[in-house]
Amino acid sequence: MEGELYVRLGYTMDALYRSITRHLAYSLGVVPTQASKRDIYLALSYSVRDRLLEKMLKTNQRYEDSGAKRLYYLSMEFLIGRSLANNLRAMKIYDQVAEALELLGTDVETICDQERDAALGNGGLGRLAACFLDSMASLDMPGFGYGLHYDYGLFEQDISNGYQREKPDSWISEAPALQVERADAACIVPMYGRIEETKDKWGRHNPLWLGWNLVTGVPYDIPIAGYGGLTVNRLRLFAARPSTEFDIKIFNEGDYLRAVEQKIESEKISKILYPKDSYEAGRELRLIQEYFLVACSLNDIVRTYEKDYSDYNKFPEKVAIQLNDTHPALAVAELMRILVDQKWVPWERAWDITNRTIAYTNHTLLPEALEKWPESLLARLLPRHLQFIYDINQQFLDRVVTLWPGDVDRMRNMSIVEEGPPRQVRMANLAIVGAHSVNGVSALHTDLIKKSLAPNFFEMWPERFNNKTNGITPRRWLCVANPNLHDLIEDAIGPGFVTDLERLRELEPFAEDPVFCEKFLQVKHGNKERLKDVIFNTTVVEVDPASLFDVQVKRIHEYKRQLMNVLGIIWEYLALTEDGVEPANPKTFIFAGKAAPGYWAAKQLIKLIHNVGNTIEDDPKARDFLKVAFAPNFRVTLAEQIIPAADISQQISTAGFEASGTGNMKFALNGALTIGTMDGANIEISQKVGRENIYICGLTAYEIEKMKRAGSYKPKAMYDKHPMIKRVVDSLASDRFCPRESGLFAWLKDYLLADNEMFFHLADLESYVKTRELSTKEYVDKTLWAKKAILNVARVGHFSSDRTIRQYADEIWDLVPIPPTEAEKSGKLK
Ligand code: GFP
Repeated sequence: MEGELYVRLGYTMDALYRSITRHLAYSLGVVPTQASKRDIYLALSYSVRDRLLEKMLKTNQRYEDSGAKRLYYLSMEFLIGRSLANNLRAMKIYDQVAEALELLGTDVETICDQERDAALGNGGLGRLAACFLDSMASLDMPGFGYGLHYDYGLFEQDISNGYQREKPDSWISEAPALQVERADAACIVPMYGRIEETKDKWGRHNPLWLGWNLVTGVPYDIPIAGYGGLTVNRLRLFAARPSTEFDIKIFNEGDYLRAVEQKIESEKISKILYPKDSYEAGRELRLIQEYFLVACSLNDIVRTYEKDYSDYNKFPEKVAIQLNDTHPALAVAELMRILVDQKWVPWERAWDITNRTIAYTNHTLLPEALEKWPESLLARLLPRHLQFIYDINQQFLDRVVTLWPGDVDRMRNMSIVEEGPPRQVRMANLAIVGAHSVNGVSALHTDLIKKSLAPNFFEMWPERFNNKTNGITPRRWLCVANPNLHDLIEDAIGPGFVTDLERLRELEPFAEDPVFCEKFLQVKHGNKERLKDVIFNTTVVEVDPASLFDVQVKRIHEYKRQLMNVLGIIWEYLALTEDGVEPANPKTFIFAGKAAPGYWAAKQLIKLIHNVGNTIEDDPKARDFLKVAFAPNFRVTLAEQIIPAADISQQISTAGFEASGTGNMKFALNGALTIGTMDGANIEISQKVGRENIYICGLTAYEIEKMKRAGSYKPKAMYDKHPMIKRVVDSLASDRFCPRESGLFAWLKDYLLADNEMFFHLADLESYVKTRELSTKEYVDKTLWAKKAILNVARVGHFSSDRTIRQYADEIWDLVPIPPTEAEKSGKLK
C-alpha cells in the first residue's frame, strides 16, 4: 500500500535517482560520473525542493478551500540551520535517498554534510521561531513565518590564540537550493518623507504622507515540511531591492554614480543580521530593517486577506499576528495606518481590529534588550507612524487617567513615549498596549513580567498576560540529531512518539531494565565518539569519550555565567594539583558559543576558557583528569553534534535572567542530566523530571531580588571568609592562566568582588561546586546514571514545541488545524 503511494508521489528510490541525475544534468550541467559531492548535494536539494513545492501548493489550496484563519509569525530571526536531512526525515524518504545516493557512489550523511547552516538568527529567539514553524506544519496548522532575507547571517567565529575573530557568513550562495523567489508578490515600502496637513472634502483633518523614498520588498519562500510531508507551509523572507533598478530621474540627469549609490543604499537594508548586543552601533539601519519587515509582511497579509474579503471587521477572525519580541512592534502602527489611511476604517474600529489581531511575546527582562527608539529618528523615518503612535498613546493615557486620576508617576511609567532628553518611543509599551495578548516564555518569566517588568499594565489588563512555556521540535532535536537514540526508543515503545512526545512516558519502566540501560549507554558512547572527531578536527584537542562530557553551549553572556563554570573548573584544578583531590571521574568540559563582536567582557571569557584549558593541558598532574575544549563557530549543526553526546548540561544563569532557555530542553531530551539554577524553564524541567534526576544549585530569583534590594550582596566578605573562593579568585588575578600576557585577567578579581556585581557569581559558587562534585560522583555509578538519564528522556515530553504551539493556537490565536484531504493522503492529484 505504502509502496504504491510512494510511486504515485514520486518518492521511490528509482524516481528520486532519476530526479537527482536530471538536476545534475539540467540544473547544474554535470554528468553523474563527474559530479562532486557539492553537485550531488545541490541536485538532491533541488529534487527535494520540487516535491516540497508541489506539496506547498496543495497545502495552500487546502487552506484557501477551508477559509481557515491564518497565523503570521513576525520575527527578525529564523535560525533554521540545515534543512536537507530534516526534510528527508519529514518526508520519510531518508532511506530511499540513501539507496539512490549509493548508486551515485556516495552516502546520504556525506551529502547532507555539504549543506551550510542558514544562520539567520542569534540564538534562542530565532531557534524558537524555527521550532515553531516545524510544529505548525507538523500539526497541519496554517501558520507562516515572515522574516528578512539577510545576505549575511550571524558572523562565523574563528579562534586565533584563544581570541574570537569574526568572519562574514555568506549564506546567500546556499539559498537557491532551498527557496523560490516570488517576484510576483513583491511590494513597495515607503520611508522618510514629510507630512502635509490637509483637510478632506468633509473638512476633516487629513494628514498626507508625501515625498517618501521607495524600496521594493522581494519575497523568497522557503518550504517548511511538516512531519509526514503532506502539509508544507512556507517561511517568507523579504529582500530589499531598489524600487526601480536605477532611479531613472537621477540617471537621466547624468549622475550615474549617485543612481548606483541609491541602489546600494536600498539593498543595504537586508544585507546583514545584527548580532545581539550590537544594535546600538547602527541604530538607524536596524530600525529600518524592523520597519521593512513589518511593512512587507502587513502588505502581504492584507493582500492575502483581500483575495477573499472586503469587509475589515472580519480581519481578526481570519488573521492572527504574533510579534516575536518587540522587534516587529511597529506592526501596531503600520496596521493602524493601513486601516485608517488606506482602507478608510474609522480610528476606533481600526484600533479594535488591530488589538484583536496582534499578540506579543516577550523574551527577556534585560533592560538593555528593551528597545527604545529616539522620537527624532522616528519623526524622520516614519513621520506618519509617529503620529499614530502619539494618537494611540493619547487614547491610552486618557484611560489611565480615568482609572488612576492624578497618579502622574504611573502615567509616566506607562506612557509609550518616554520623556527626554532625548524623548524615546518604548517599543515594549507600544506592543503591550497594541496587543490583546502578552506572553512570557516560562512560568517564572511570566510571573516576573507581571511583577517587575509591567506591573502597572498587569493591574490594568490582568487577562491580557499569559504564559507559554517554550518547547523544541523533537523532529530535529531527536530524529535528526540523535537517530540512534530515536531508533532505540522506537524499538522500546513503538512508533508515533515523535508527534506525541508525552508518549515518552512509556519509557519509564525501561529505566529499570539493565539491557535497555546498557543499550542507552552505548548510544551515548557512540555519540561521544563522533563528537570526539568533530572536536579534534576543529580544535586539535583530543578528548576521551570515557570521560564525563560536561557541556555548556550557548551565546556567551555574563548572565549565562560561563565565568562561574570556569571558576568551578579552576576550583577542581587547584584541588587536584595542590590538594591532591582527584575528581571521581575524568572530566571533559566542552564549551561553544559566540560573543557579540562589540561585547568585550564576553570576548575575554572566550580567551579565559582557552587559557585555562591550555594551563591544564600543560600540567602533567592535571591533564589526565581534566580537559577543556572550546568548539568554534557554534551554530545549529554543531549543537546537533554536541547535545546528543553530553552527559551534563550546564544551565547556570543567574536566577531571574534567563527567560526560559531551550537548550536545557534539548539536552534533557537527549539524556543529559542538568546542573542548573532555579531559572527560566529549568524550574519546570525539574518539576517534570523529578528533583532526584536534576542537580539544582544556587539562589532563587526571589532571593537574588531581595539581596539586590537590601544591598546585602558582599562578595568581598565571601572571598575573605572562604579560603577556596579566595584561592580561585586570586589565581585569576595572578598570571597563572596568562603567563605570556601578564595581567590579562586581573580585571576579573575587581569585577567579581564588586558589591554591584550584577550576576552574583560568588554568591552561587560554593553551592554550584558542591553540586558538580555530587554529579561527578554519581556518574561513576553507571546503572544509577543510566536510570536518571532515561527518566529525563521519558519525562520531558511536555517540552515539545507541539505542545507550546497548541497552547498558542487555543489560547491566543484561535487557530485550528486543517488536515490533509483523503485525496492528498492517497497521493492522487485533485
Ligand atoms: C531568548 C531568551 C531565552 C529564551 C529564548 C526563546 O533567547 O531565555 O529561551 O529567547 O524564548 F533569553 P536569546 O535569543 O536571547 O538567546
